[in-house]
Amino acid sequence: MEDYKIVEIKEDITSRNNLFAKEIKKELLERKLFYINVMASPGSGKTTLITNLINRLKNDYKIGVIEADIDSAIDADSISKNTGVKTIQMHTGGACHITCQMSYEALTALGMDDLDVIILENIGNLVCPAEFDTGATCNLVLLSVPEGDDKPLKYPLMFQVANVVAITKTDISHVFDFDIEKAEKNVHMRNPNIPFFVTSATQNKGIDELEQYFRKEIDEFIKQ
Ligand SMILES: Nc1nc2c(ncn2[C@@H]2O[C@H](COP(=O)(O)OP(=O)(O)OP(=O)(O)O)[C@@H](O)[C@H]2O)c(=O)[nH]1
Ligand SMILES: [Mg+2]
Ligand SMILES: [Zn+2]
Repeated sequence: MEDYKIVEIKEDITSRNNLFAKEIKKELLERKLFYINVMASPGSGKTTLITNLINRLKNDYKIGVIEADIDSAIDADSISKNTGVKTIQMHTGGACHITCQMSYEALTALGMDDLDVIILENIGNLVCPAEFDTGATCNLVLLSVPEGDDKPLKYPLMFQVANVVAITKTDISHVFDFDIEKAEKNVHMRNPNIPFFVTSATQNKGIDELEQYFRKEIDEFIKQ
């Protein structure tokens, strides 16, 4: 027998996080509040896509937004200015992901009463945000054309925890060696049967389909 103790810190932190996430999910269900966690790389088009979706949904659902960044309020300013919905900026103080505790603090700071949908724009990062369940009802994972169609092979967990995947910036596919069929195959290798959308938020391509997907999901959730 070795004369020392092994402490599985990571296991412990994520399992505690996951327990808390279950409590958040339960509360959200009671409140009939649909919580979307948007995860993707830096600059992959999260804010642009969220803005487009909110402007399509805001007349039918009361929406709030949590912007998470290491610093700055650029995205919260932009969402607030371009959609008019209630938005808060969360600063993570250097952390590159959102824990469940941070997620709940932000939900409380935004205020959950009288909202139907809350959208969290997570920190731009394809690695650790996937390890921390935020308590969200739905994980929307984006993959932009300039990043390459192989990312689901290199960052498996992010695509495994996704509930829906959207390829972004397909208006510039011709400039990059990005094969949409290959990307779809790679996503489905990690997560068979997951809904897969091909979009360009700036050109309004595939956004109708994504909007309809969310309308159906939100309505089914609220009816439960
Ligand atoms: N061509 C093209 N450019 C886009 C599209 N969506 C976003 N962009 C551009 O990509 C850049 C980054 O977009 P953002 O929406 O700020 O990306 P983000 O993922 O929120 O970035 P961070 O929050 O900084 O990680 C901006 O210059 C956008 O105008 C798109 O569909 N097509
Ligand atoms: Mg952003
Ligand atoms: Zn991290």
